[in-house]
Amino acid sequence: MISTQIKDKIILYGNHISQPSRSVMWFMMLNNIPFEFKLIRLEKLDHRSKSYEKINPMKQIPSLTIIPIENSNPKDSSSHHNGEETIFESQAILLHLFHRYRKLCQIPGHWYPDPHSHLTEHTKVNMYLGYHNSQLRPAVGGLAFAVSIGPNAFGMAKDETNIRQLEKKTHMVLKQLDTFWMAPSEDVSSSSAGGNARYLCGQAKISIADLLCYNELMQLSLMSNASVLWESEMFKSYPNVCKWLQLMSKTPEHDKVFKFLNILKEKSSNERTSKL
Ligand SMILES: N[C@@H](CCC(=O)N[C@@H](CS)C(=O)NCC(=O)O)C(=O)O
Repeated sequence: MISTQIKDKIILYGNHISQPSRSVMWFMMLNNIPFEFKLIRLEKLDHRSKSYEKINPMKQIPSLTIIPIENSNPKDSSSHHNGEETIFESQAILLHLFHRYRKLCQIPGHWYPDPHSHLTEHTKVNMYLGYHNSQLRPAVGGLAFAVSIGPNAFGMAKDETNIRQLEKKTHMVLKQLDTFWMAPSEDVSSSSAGGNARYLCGQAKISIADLLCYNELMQLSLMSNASVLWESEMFKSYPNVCKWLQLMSKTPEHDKVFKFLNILKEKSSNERTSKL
């Protein structure tokens, strides 16, 4: 149920093909934050237009604009109450939404553990966020782009040497996920979730780290003929990752968020078959 408490007008600029855009839209859907979606067509270079550059000078998606309508308090000088605010970088957007609407939308604390009461869990999620941007996304997102999105959506030539290197990096990352970020904790007392640590960073419940990671890995489904990612050849040596993928696939709104990616997967799989 969408929150009727929020009076702000929230606009998400993004695309269903973009992993960080999906993370932001999924978070808002799961937490009943109302938003308007503006499609930015990467293949038509909408993100490089003069009008979009004013929203995000980095010319990337996602971006979020928040326009306070009735809630503004002229006595409050903090920037987000004074007028329109535009944010880019998916992690910054997710954290802004969490902090800004936590009370109004009753967003549960597991999405981003509170540093004052759960400093260890909070730090682990932050560790993943750094790892995500520096290691996981360049490898996994890079591979899906080099093999599928680049050639299929942007007509780019395949660079086999680059693809081999990205495959190696992706397997390294999948191994790290399997043996560290998603490994069941041997010492259950080391995690506040104990034996219930089913999500990333030893959490019993989903956090923003899970959304970001899952969206990135799902990009690899574009390269696979398996109907679900955990049955694909690439994942067969990573049982903990497969277990987590299955768990994440049951998250509410999943099919809505991945509808377009599945259509694209179908299309690229038909193209692969027709070339055989
Ligand atoms: N670190 C950024 C990455 C944003 C990003 O790489 N967006 C891609 C789409 S997934 C994009 O806009 N690409 C177009 C370009 O860089 O020209 C975030 O997390 O928001």
